[in-house]
Amino acid sequence: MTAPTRVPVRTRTSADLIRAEEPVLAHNYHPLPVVVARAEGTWVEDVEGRRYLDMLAGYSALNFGHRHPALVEAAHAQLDRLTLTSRAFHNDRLAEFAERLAQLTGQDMVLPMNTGAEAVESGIKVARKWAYDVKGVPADRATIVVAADNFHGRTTTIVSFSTDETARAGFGPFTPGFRVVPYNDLAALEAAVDETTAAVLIEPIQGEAGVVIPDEGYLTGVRELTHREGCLFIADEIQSGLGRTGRTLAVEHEGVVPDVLLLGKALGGGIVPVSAVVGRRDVLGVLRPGEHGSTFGGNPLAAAVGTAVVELLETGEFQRRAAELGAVLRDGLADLVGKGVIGFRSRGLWAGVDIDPALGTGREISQGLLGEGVLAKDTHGSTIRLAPPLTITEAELVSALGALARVLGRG
Ligand code: IF1
Repeated sequence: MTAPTRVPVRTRTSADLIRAEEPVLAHNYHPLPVVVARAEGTWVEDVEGRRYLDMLAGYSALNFGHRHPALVEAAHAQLDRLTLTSRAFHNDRLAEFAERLAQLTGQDMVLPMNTGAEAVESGIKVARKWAYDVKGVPADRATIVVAADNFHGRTTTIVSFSTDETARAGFGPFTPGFRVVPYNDLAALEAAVDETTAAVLIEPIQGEAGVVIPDEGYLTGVRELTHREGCLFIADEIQSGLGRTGRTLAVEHEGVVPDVLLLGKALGGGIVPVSAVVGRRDVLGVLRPGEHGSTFGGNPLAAAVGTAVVELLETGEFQRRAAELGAVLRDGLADLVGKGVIGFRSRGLWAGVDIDPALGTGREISQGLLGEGVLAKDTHGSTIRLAPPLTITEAELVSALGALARVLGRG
């Protein structure tokens, strides 16, 4: 077996690096052919120095742009003090992070984790334990109602209730205890909730499904139904939260307060993985020492960066920018309807754009945008998602829309 020829790392071109990945990196992605080497704010630069406007922002993990100065400063300061203790001991950063995050979200308690999927898994465990200890559901009988076309992560339990065959096939056997109903359908939800139901778990806006925004009143209906039926409303705001839609939380657009919030992505500022389950004291209070945990959950570096993220959100500046520039995004996309765009959904600086399939697939359009110096990504079929950093300027946003118009015009 001959070793692959190694080009010295410092002189590797983008093509060298893409080639070098092939034999050694699992093929669970099909990235666009761009190799990013540095980034700042809304701009990234590839190995050869070509610059791109980032209209994906790490799927909403980079809401504050690449390497926001306040976040990098918080990370550097903490790196020079303390990075990890495990939760066997306290650290001097975690209390403030939990206090500030609970206050920002109007909730009582915080369970710090790392990835979004871990927050979802932890939310499922807490809801089940609440069902047994508080609601009185018989042992091992708790059910959780979820929506079709959901995306909550990639673990075995989470894909157990996915309706996306690509995400499920080949990963069974699956975790029982989940019921799937159509999204945005309160009657179907009511029919699925019964005395065994621990929780309803939904995204306030379905991200991977293509930025699917439910009818006005749906979230209010979920809130009223879960109150009436005595089960928990768990809102997965891992992608929709933390300023993306023009509010701190997407549920605020209907004035709804869930019992449990799942947060992640931008909570780590695009620097370290930080996620959290945030909820009512009588819900998160069901956990006792030794019943749940994580090596890195709540580590001092994550807490320091997370606190700096919360401080940015406490100003309201990013929520205002997303709301104001969201109008520019919406109007710009509306101008493209009939010119290659067949429809779109947008809230704040987040849009799912349905392209005329005759002009190409979402991937082909994303490739075209790459050629125009814009990074974007398809979700399914001919839908692309636009989710720039909330630091984007109006001029940058207008130029990205111009690039899309050019790509569509060439279709
Ligand atoms: C990838 C998209 C996919 C999420 C919601 C939980 C998680 C996610 C609402 C899990 C993660 C990421 C995963 C990432 C691409 C992106 C994504 F929806 F944003 F577009 F995959 F569908 N809840 N979404 O959106 O969080 O464990 O990833 O931290 O490449 O898989 P995670």
